[in-house]
Amino acid sequence: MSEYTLYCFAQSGNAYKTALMLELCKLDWQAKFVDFFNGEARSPDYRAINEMGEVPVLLHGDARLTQTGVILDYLAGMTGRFGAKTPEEGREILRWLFWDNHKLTSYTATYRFLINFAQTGTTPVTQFLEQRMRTAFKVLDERLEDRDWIVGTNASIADISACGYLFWPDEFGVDWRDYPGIGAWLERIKAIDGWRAPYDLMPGHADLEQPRD
Ligand SMILES: N[C@@H](CCC(=O)N[C@@H](CS)C(=O)NCC(=O)O)C(=O)O
Repeated sequence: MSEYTLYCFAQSGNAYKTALMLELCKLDWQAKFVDFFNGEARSPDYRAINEMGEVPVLLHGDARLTQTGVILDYLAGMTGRFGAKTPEEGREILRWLFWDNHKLTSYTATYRFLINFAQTGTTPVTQFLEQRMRTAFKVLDERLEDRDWIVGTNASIADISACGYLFWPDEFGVDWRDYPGIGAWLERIKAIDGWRAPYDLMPGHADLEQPRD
C-alpha cells in the first residue's frame, strides 16, 4: 500500500497536475483508475468519494483531498517543495492557480474534450471555446516572455497547475511555435528531475498495455 492514492485516468490533465507533483517530489503513490469515459465519476459510489463528481481525488492517511489547487498546496506544504517563499509569493501563486482553473484549464480541457474525444467537429461552441483557450494562451505566453517561471524565480505549483493540459498540443490543434514563451517554458518543466509525460504516469490510455493500478 503506497502512502498516497490518486484517483485518476490517463487523459485527465487535472489528475496529471497532481501525478506530476507526486512524481517530482518523489513521493510514494499509487494510481486508482477511474473509468471516466464510461461514466464512473457520475456514479453514486464515486460521488460518495467526491460529491463534486470530479477527478482527481488524493488520499493521504485520513485526508481526502479534491480540487487540484488545494491538493498542490497540501503537497507543497507536506514536502516543502514548489511552494511560496514569502506571503506575497503565496498570493501570487494563488492568483495564478485561480486563473488557471478558471481561464486556462477549463477552456482548454473542454475544447479538447469536444474536438478530440467527442469529435463534434467545428461548432459555434467549439469556436467560442477555442477563442477563449487561445486568449488564455496569449496571457500565459506574455507572462513568460521575460521570465522562466510563472511566479518568482523557481518552478512552483503555479507552473505545475498551468501545464496540466499543455503537453497535448496535438489534441487541441496548437503549435507552440505560435506561443514561444509557452513552448520554452514547457521545455524547462520537462527538464525538472523526475518529469514524466501524462500518458506515462496514469492508467487508462489505449496505447498502454498495462494500466498502472
Ligand atoms: N477544478 C477542478 C477540476 C476537476 C475536473 O474538472 N476534472 C474533470 C476530469 S479532468 C472532471 O472530473 N470532470 C467531470 C465534470 O466536470 O463533471 C480541479 O482542479 O480539480
